[in-house]
Amino acid sequence: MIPALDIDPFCTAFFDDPYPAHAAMRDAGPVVYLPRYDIHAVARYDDVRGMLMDWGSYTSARGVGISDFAKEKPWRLPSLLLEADPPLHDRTRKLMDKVLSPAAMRGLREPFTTAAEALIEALLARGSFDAVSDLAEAYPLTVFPDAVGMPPENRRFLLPYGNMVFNSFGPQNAFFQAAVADAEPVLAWVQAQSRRQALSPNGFGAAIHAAADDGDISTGEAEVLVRSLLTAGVDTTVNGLCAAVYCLARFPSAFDQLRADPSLARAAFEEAVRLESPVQTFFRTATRAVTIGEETIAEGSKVLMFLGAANRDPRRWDRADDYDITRRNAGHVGFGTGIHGCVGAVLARLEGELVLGALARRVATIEIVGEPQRRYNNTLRGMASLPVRMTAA
Ligand code: 4MI
Repeated sequence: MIPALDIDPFCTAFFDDPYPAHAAMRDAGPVVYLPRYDIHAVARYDDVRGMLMDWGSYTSARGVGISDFAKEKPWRLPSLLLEADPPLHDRTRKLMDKVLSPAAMRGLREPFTTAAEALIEALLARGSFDAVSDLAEAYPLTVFPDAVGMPPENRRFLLPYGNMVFNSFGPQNAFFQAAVADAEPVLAWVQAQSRRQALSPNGFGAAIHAAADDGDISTGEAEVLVRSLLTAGVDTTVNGLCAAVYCLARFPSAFDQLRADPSLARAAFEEAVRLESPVQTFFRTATRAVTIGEETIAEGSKVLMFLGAANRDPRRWDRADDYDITRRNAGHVGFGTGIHGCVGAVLARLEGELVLGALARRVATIEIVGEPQRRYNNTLRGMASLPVRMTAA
């Protein structure tokens, strides 16, 4: 018998404090059933990781949200990366690996460093500010669209677009409805930004379109791949940076450690991604009857993978709920793993390293000075507001 649990992972109460429900799901067994949505779920580290690795048994092509593309028409053209299986996926992924290569990242280090230092300097001058809008959103909203090669106008549209897409992986609840309420102009804008003529000749966007010239992909496919960048490149890093500031503010001894050794910046960001898991969940769909532990789920079952629960599974992590910037956190699944493991992680880690590096060198204290407000989203864990005060070193 697969244990059935009365848990709603897409409601305010859950988002406010998901951890008791995570523990209940992990403790109930390797796989659980959530009757409220007629879905299965895995929350233990080993089972989440196993599912991420087994793309043959657990397809992404039927959607990585609750909706089964085999039964319901997708609300947007499916992603050629996220919502695709091999062989299609491997062709597009190889291209994106090239566009987001370590060599490409090296070229961004200098401008991204300048932007991070300027931002932290300006925030120190203000003293008090909102770590969400003024830091976690401000930084990616400048450096990322620059790197893609987008024009300066309307970049803030990237936030409502991300909010829409990440809500769409969940049920069509009030969060989703609110996110898509004024979708039309945002969707049109994103579509327009994906076209070659909208993109400067030396960014990631142009690099994707150049692959179309080589005949590797069609122009239409290039536009959908640029859309992947615009979808996945902002909200995720916003919530990653927000998580890092939130951790450093709540664990002052970790911040002291970081200040004493700024070369820990990359590790400190990684640990925030493990602990807060900005991307909390994704679905897969079983391609056949599959056995998890002792239990078998039917072909066509939607299975929700709790990345955030896996990243705090005490079966895998010592002091799982502690923010420890010197722990060995390799193997966390905050960026996923396997063939769909985050292709932009190199960029996210660069942004995280540079912002946290600037904090380490220039800031003495980070203090939360107002009530943090959570931002509710069916997939992302993050905040709407985090009032902080920083003092200079
Ligand atoms: C993991 S976040 C994410 C990744 C890819 C896409 C969207 C969101 C996409 O559209 O390809």
